[in-house]
Amino acid sequence: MIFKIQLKKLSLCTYLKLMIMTHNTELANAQKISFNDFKNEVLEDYKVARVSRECSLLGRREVLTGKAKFGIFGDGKEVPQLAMAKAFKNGDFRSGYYRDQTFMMAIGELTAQQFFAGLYAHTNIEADPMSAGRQMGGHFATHSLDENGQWKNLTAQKNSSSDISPTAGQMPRLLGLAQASKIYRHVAELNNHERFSIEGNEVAWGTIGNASTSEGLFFETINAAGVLQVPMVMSVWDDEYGISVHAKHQTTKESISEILKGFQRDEKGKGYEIFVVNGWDYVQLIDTYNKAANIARTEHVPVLIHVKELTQPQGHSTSGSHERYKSKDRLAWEGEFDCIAQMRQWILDFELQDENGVTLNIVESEEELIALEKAAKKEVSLAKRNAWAAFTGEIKNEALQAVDLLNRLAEKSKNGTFISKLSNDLNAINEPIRKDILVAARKALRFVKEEQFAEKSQLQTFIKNYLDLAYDKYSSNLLSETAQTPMQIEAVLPTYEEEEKLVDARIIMRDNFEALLAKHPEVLIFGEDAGYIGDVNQGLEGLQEKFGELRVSDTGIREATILGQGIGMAMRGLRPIAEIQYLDYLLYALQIMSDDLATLRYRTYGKQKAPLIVRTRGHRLEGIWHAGSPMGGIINNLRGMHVLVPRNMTQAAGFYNTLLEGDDPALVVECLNGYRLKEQLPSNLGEFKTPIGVVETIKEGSDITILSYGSTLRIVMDAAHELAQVGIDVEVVDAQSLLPFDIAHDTVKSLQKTNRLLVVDEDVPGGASAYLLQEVLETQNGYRFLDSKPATLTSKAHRPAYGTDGDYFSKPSAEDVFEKVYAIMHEANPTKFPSLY
Ligand SMILES: Cc1ncc(C[n+]2csc(CCOP(=O)(O)OP(=O)(O)O)c2C)c(N)n1
Ligand SMILES: [Mg+2]
Repeated sequence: MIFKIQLKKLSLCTYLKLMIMTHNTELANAQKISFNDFKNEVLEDYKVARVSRECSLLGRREVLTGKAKFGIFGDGKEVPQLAMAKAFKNGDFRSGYYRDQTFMMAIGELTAQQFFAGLYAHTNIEADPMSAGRQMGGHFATHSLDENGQWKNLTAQKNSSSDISPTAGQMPRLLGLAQASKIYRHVAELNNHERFSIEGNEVAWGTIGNASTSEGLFFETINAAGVLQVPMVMSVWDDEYGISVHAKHQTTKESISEILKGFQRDEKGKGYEIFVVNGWDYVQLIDTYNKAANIARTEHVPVLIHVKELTQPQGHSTSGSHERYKSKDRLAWEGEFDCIAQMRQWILDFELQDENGVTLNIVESEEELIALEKAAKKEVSLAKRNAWAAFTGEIKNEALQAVDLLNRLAEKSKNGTFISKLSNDLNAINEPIRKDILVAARKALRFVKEEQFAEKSQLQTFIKNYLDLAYDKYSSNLLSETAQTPMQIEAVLPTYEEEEKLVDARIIMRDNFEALLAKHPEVLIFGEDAGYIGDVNQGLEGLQEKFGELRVSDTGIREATILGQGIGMAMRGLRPIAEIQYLDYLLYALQIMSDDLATLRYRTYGKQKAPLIVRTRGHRLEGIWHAGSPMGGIINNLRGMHVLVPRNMTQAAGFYNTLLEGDDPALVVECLNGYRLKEQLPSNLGEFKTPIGVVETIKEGSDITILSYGSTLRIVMDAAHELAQVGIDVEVVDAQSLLPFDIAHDTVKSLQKTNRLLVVDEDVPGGASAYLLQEVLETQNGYRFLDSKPATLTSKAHRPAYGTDGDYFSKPSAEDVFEKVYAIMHEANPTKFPSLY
């Protein structure tokens, strides 16, 4: 009713304003569009909203009847997403969460059938373009890469970065997606990168639920975007709840826009533009979103839109029912203020008079809307059936093949009855899954283990092929499988001038970064103290002056969003190097590296990538928070990245040179105590390459192999020289690359010679040393060559105590290494090496 009163008063001018709003800037001359166009656009919007709603309703049914595992849908959030989609342009990026199906449909990147394919986890990327069935439904994405893993033209399409489940996990990356526009607009060398940006005119659009704004990542990102002044439009879909927990437990004053008021830009300083709008108000939403887009796009000012009064018609997800925690009044209000219901009423109430006094309506009667609603329902029902048929059809065919094979096997085998039972059971499953097929096939193989005939080898081949197929479907694309994989990049040795030039090793880093910045205009380096002073160890000294404040920059103290800057910018074609000042503080960023960066390629089936390089430095300082080396935790969390631990700055610089030619994300841990040690300055800066996944023997020996990495190698080398004095000849192997480790299996070759193995690091017991042991003994079959018990020497289980003595009694020392090796040799030859103790 409210609408009618307001809208009756509408002048033609307001109607035109409406048209401008719906058509955005290119139709500024609004008279060019007829009322008919306007009407059709509104009805098209309504149809998208209805289709989306039907998907949510049917989606829930599919879960409750057991056809899908879990459902989390966008019902109740449809109308604001229509408005966001109108303001969203080619080249723009979304970074959002699981409620955004309507937006994805409105920008033309999600059909109803694809929605259901995702719900069923259809492993075909054509069927489920969001993730090829790898992600739970409701996690959206577009394709930035083509079938060869090469960049598509991102400015010719609408882009959505791939969603992750941890609430607010979309925030750090959003910052980088927005910052990329700023870089492209202002870094002159990047003006020929039209595939990624057209003069930095792209907006990054964030969405988040009201409750998830309680997360630290939300506030960290909001602050950083305000500081950086980047084109980011952040929408908060506010339905007053986070699952069952009301806003009063989530947000001070129960209002995110209230508490963020201090961020509002004003005459005193730069900041945000903040809008508050009701989520059921189609007209105001369109107006707000257009204003927001213009501010962000033209001025590069971040905008926050607090979209209030949203609902959850079916509750949070398929796991529960909201009747349990919402009052009757609230539920009644949600019914009335359901955004689609409100939009519907607005359509029915809409009335305008043109200049001749003729009344204009969007629909002649309610019947028109009812017909449209029926059509939407039918369309979704058909889409669902098609998605299910495509999903089950593929597997049914595979099951039929297996049944046929098992039947033929049963005929030949003396255990035919048992095999027939497996076959019949499989055949009886109406809608088999792949697991059913493989369970039957693998069990059948056991029944013919003592028999030999063609059908048995056919079954073996079937199982093998099926597992190969499963690899592609469920395990491929953890790392790059393209021509640019850094694992294929060969070593290029450093070259040296004839006259030896020994320098502080940080000079090698600095000069090599200078060469890289000059060679690759896409390279940017940023972090705490990385800009003006050129990092705490001066590995970037003078480079900000040479390459400008955008390419070599200081950031706030906010590790997670430093990472996010890197992820987002790497997703838009830049080659960021994000610096985390010290390894000990990487833990603040580890969650986002693990959840977002390391999974990106995998969770999009190779359709998105972020070849970000994370630079940090660690090991062997002193104190609980300054000497950690939690490598085991890091490598366990970062599968999907390369983790490199160079022993000196030349090796480290070589890793950066390699990584920038490749298309994978990586973490490089430099040795904190190595910057002032002397190394020879190479002459081919920016060109020499340290290969990834290749160990290096840095001392040859015949009695025992010590495998180690990073700063610990210096202790190992000291011990090795002392051991030589008592007649023990140690071979020292530098792992250098923990992920991946020793692709060519060179370490085992060392064991073949020495027959003994000690792994040394300064992680906790059972940390990265256990990983290395497993690699050498199990993956490389090193156990076969051992004459002594394999051993590890690590730090104590606690964090290292402060001071030199704290270090000595917490971490492995040269004496520890000496004695550990000596003890192993004593056991092997007590006469030659009498016990020390
Ligand atoms: C880090 C993290 N903690 C908890 C969860 C479980 N969880 C999923 S959604 C949700 C509530 C989110 O509420 P809100 O942000 O308001 O979004 P809404 O679902 O209401 O749209 C929670 C707690 C999660 N996914 N991630
Ligand atoms: Mg909520």
